[in-house]
Amino acid sequence: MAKEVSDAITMKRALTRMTYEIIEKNKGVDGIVLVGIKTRGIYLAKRIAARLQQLEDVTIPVGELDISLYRDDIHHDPNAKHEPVVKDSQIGFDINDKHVILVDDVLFTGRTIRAALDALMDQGRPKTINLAILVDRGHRELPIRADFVGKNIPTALNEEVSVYVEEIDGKDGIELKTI
Ligand code: 3GP
Ligand code: 5GP
Ligand code: MG
Repeated sequence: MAKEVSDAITMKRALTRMTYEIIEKNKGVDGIVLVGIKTRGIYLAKRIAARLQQLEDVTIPVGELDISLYRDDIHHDPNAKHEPVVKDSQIGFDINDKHVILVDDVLFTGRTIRAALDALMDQGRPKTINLAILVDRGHRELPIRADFVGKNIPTALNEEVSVYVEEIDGKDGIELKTI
């Protein structure tokens, strides 16, 4: 049974608040670039960029990182814990000396973000990197935290957060379900 945690309006408000927080923390939008983590992180990054455009009348570049779980198919062990690796990076702009805001839908162990940080550092030397996350579900395994959080949802390990975005799912919203 899935339980609705945020409806479309609440989710939109959270993204708007995060956008204001980004402007406030950065004291404006100078040097800000967004990098979304596939798949839903990219759409959330585009939403934040659109709000920045509305509020500050600037066009903010949005890059993409595709991070998936590394599988060693030769020594396949069903209990193996897979490590996230960067499959594809389409940043498409120079991140040197920029204020990079990484955007993802759900923050869980923190391993995806660690892989994303590695990939960013390979491409240059940003002035700062901040992390914007729609849902922090806890259970961190690394010393990683988000700077901008849409909603903190304490979860059990047998629960899963579903993030719906209009562009893919035809609706916005956040649900929590037991798997
Ligand atoms: P997304 O690419 O739209 O963010 O992580 C890959 C996809 O699997 C994600 O979609 C995410 O929504 C979905 N997913 C759901 N539950 C989990 C989970 O517990 N762990 C991981 N790694 N992904 C999950
Ligand atoms: P982490 O690497 O922090 O463990 O997990 C983060 C990535 O896994 C995010 O990109 C996110 O999409 C996905 N993820 C982990 N847990 C969940 C979850 O409960 N729901 C959703 N939608 N995605 C999750
Ligand atoms: Mg994700």
